[in-house]
Amino acid sequence: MKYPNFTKEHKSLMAKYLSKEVFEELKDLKTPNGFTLERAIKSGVDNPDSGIGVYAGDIESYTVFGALLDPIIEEYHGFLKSDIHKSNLNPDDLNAPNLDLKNEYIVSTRIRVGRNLADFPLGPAISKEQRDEVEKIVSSALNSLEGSLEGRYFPLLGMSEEDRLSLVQDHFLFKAGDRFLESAGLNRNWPNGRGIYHNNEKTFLVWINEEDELRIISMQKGGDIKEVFSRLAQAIKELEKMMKFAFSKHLGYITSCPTNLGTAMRASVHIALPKLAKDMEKFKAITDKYHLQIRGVHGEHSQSEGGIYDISNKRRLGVTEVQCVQDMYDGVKALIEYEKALCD
Ligand code: ADP
Ligand code: ILO
Repeated sequence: MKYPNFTKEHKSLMAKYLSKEVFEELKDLKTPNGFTLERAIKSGVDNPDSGIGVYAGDIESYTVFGALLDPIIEEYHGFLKSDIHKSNLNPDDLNAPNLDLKNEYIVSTRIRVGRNLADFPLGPAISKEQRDEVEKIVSSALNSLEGSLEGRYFPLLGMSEEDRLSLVQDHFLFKAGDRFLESAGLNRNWPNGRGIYHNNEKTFLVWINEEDELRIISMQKGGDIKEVFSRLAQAIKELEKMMKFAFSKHLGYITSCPTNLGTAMRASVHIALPKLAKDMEKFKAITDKYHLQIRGVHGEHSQSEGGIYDISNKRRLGVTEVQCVQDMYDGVKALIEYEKALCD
């Protein structure tokens, strides 16, 4: 493998930290699952507009390719090699009374975590047989859930195009054909092994074998952030009784993208901020202050529609789950106050 031909367009943290020296040190290394530097960086090399540009194939990638990944993790999360991750999923520790009782601003709330099974490689390095096995283990565990989490697993294989598109359009299901995931090897054997579980109300959902082996999601209309968090915490507890997730003391929950390490949590609202949206500089200043990220209404790499934005926590590692949600809550509170104060 030769040193990549980075252009001025390559803006990712991978391109920033993959110096010729680091490349020489890592280029011939392999993890126990046979994952290489070439595969780890392919997404960022193929897609110059990547922000991060690197994926892990297994938990060991984070140590074997540490010379590249440590500085990326440090810059993205502000988290040092000597730091220890902490977890707190207790909803009682969250201070989040409903911010929008009249439903004027918050359209919906969603909180998700990524998880991967401890005994399998991550998606970029998994074989078809292993992926199918993950689907079997996770879907049968989910199918045994009871009460408000009870639901059904819908594999992508055999799903009609109409049903798939409507689940995507309604924000329940992941999109197909993401070019970042494609280059990372995460779309291999599509649609085999992929699918979605949801309860009847579609307030508790699990994606199987997308970017991570599980994306555990709690969502509902409106702005009751605490209720959404409580449901997620309960679901995680139930699933932990039935499977062991990849976890390290240092990095918390292990995910294929370094941005998701730690809590692997993204807590978001879809929120209407039409006035603030006319002053993007101010909007960005507030979101930066509260450690928030702005996305479009159809997820990452999409645009806003009708002045509605997806606002979520940016920090995920070195902060607890409660803090992730609190970041989002505090920032959304400030955004609503600014929006209210602006004249038409
Ligand atoms: P992820 O959050 O899983 O990293 P995306 O940003 O691609 O991935 O979002 C996945 C889907 O979840 C998209 O369809 C997006 O519109 C939807 N979504 C995210 N936040 C919310 C929300 N607060 N309410 C409704 N749908 C949401
Ligand atoms: N690989 C993409 C996405 C990075 C962060 N988002 C997700 C979904 N992991 C990039 O480098 O921009």
